[in-house]
Amino acid sequence: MSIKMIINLSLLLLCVILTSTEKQDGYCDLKEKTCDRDFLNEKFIIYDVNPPEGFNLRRDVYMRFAIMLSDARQHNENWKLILPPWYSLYHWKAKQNDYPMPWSNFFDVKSLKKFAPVVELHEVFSKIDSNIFKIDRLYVLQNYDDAFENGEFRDKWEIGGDCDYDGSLWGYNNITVKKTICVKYQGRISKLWELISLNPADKFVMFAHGEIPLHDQYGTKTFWDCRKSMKFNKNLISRAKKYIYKYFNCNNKICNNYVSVHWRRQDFARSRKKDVPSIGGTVKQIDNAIKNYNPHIVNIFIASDGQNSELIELEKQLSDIGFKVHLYLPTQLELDTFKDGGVAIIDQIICSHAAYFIGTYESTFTFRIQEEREILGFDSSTTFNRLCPDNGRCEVPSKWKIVN
Ligand SMILES: Nc1nc2c(ncn2[C@@H]2O[C@H](COP(=O)(O)OP(=O)(O)O)[C@@H](O)[C@H]2O)c(=O)[nH]1
Ligand SMILES: *[C@@H]1O[C@H](CO)[C@@H](O)[C@H](O)[C@H]1NC(C)=O
Ligand SMILES: [Mg+2]
Repeated sequence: MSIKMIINLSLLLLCVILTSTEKQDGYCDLKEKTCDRDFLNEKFIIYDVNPPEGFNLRRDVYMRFAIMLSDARQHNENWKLILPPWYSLYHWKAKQNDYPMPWSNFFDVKSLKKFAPVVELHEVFSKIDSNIFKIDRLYVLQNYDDAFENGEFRDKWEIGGDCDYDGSLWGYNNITVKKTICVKYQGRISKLWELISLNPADKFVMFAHGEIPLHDQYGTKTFWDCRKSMKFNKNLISRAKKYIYKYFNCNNKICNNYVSVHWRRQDFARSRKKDVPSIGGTVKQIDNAIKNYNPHIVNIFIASDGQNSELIELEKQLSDIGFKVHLYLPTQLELDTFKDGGVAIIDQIICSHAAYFIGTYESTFTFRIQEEREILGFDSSTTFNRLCPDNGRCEVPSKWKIVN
């Protein structure tokens, strides 16, 4: 036997030993002939959000976890964040939205990965050598009854009490939970590490009500670095750009010839009458804002979740005083492709590039547009504008300016 053959043989032997020990851990697929050695050492966090919350609050919850995991990576920890699929959101009407969607439908996951160690759930599925994904521990987070104890808000948590997981595990019947723990929680998200460290052998840890932990620091450079990494899926961007080019003949990041409005209706028009105007009030405010900003502008882009009848009336009244109103109305094919979630993002992108933006008070859909405009480099005075109620107080919106 030549030396070369001996080396080859012993390498082969080594390989067999290695793969067979890895097989025992149950995370390797021998049929695939690839053992993901990293996967054996990695630990994972996944979270769920209060079921009625919409897409844009969920984006902020993502940022809290992504920053938490990105910070941990700098201390050499082996934790990854599993991106919780988008499933059956309250505002999504189309039946075809009733399956768990990966983040890549809406975002550029490569870009997310540059900021934080994130993986899609299907990537994890593909590495598990079992038909069932077993979550070691589910912490169901709950608010304290009294946030201000002796008039003071402080970070704290406490295990115990009764709770139910009110989510659906994204509709999967092959995900199980080994143990559920109820936790009262208040304060910064990084305190979750204290909970996690109670059970150091856990590999898959889940948090329900991920909206309860707060940002450690809001509006810092790290916050904005994370926000910048949340680039949209490129097909959504190119559809929005095509629209902007077609109707406003603009190819730049910053367009100068149209005003955009986020006109939030539905639950806002029903239960926040103090904050949102009537149709006539909306028309008056848009007209005034354009007169003050640049009276030569005639094009108005409206993003809205309003009913057709309301939108037709708004469009009619604006046209009557000389404006040209534009809405993005997806074709059936576009709706099938982008889904309700993608169509909403296209609306947001078109709003983001407008010369001047007017949003809806305390809508997270509006907040995400404002952040996007800060990233694009708009003057803040063209961004932090809101529709006021027809009567009564109209608080100035907070300005969250970018930190580069
Ligand atoms: N296409 C489209 N959808 C919208 C618009 N405004 C609201 N929506 C839908 O309604 C949901 C509102 O929930 P959310 O994202 O939590 O924003 P918020 O409730 O306004 O803070 C969005 O996610 C969209 O699905 C809009 O201007 N255009
Ligand atoms: C669970 O089911 C889904 C869809 O039915 C499948 O794509 C996924 O791979 C399954 N997960 C596991 C761990 O087998
Ligand atoms: Mg909402």
